Amino acid sequence: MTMPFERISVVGLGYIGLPAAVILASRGVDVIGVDSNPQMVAAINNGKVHIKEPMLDIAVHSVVTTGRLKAVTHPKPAQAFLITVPTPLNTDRIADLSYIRTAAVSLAPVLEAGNLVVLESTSPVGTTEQMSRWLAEARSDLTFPQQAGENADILVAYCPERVMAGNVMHELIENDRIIGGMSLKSSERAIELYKIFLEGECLVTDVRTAEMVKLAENAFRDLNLAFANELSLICDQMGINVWELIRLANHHPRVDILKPGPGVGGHCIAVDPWFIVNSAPELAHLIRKAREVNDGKPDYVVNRVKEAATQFDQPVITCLGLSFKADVDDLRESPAVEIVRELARDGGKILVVEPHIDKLPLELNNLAGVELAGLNESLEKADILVVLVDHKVFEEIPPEAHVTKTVIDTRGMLR
Ligand code: SAJ
Repeated sequence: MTMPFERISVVGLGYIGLPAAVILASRGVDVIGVDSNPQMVAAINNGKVHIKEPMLDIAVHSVVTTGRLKAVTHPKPAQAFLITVPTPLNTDRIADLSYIRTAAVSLAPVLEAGNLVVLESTSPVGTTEQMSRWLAEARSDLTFPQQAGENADILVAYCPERVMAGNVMHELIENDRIIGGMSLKSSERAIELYKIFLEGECLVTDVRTAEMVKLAENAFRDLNLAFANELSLICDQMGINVWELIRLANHHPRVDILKPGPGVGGHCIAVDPWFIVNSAPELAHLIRKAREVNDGKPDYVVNRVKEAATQFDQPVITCLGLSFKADVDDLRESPAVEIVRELARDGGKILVVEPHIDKLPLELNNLAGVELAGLNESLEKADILVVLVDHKVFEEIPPEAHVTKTVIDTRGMLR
């Protein structure tokens, strides 16, 4: 079978780019992975992985060994470029597009007529067109869809990633993909690319709708999480067990309430709704409010722990979990980190149990009284037990290990 692409370049080898590079390489494409971090590039070329994701390490090792995946620090020519770089929020909660701009500027010199450039990074509406303008500024000898439509030399599309950390290697293949080409030809070529590995459907739309679909998906989840989190505050005040309430309500065939938690973390759901709010500040009332409700939850948890701490002289506070969600090592935008950092301000002893890391992140590492510790020891020493992440290992905690403690269980997991 002839491949529609012999060589594809993936720019940005993080949580999204590396798995995508690996899947393409495993299907027989020569993949050039580009990342500006030389240590990461060297590690990948040695078959090593900097991200904890089930099956990813084996897959990287395999495609590096067969020579299908090579990592480099500067782009090389390829038939297609997938851009998978971060789009974080800056301090004014505006999307920082500098990584996309840097990627565009760095790959522009190696672009050749007929190439496809696909942006996968979650981005505000209009970013793909902006990226295409940056490419055009760098390469006035080539034409782009905004200039030449269907006759453009370079094809440009937006195709948002939709995978869930912890299940990336399956979801990458199985989830349907939204394809938003800047021209029909761009969409058709992008479909050819994704069909190399995709079992899900390719759903074609225009570029701006594709960008908005991605933002709407994450804002939808954020709103549902805000509903659950707000219910948890209301139930606490009314003396109702929110977990019991949700369990019962979810027996209704059309009700599916999510689980409350200590807040909403990660680099996606806690970030992307702001892209919509910034595009339509006068209209995005619910979306903004959901962000505020979810962002307010860590403070609420901190206050509950502080209130509990007043019953003790010098309490040992054990915090279970630090990652932004269960069974991952990812600490980005984690409400648990924020809660531990705030609790540490009061100067007490805090034992942090996080089985997925072997040292505390920088922002907690230098805080007096905060220590990464083992589960059993921390349970034993705890006066106050705060459950922040519903890691599977914590399900094994027997009732006798916590019944005598003051427990603040933000995930409703201890029996
Ligand atoms: N959470 C709860 N209660 C729940 C479910 C989640 O408190 O019932 C919390 C988690 O602990 C975490 C946060 O919400 O702090 C977000 O976790 P998540 O599992 O909902 O989502 P992410 O951030 O891992 O991945 C999301 C996914 N988007 C949607 O489900 C709409 C994923 O498909 C996207 O690809 C990803 O964002 C992304 O990269 O945009």
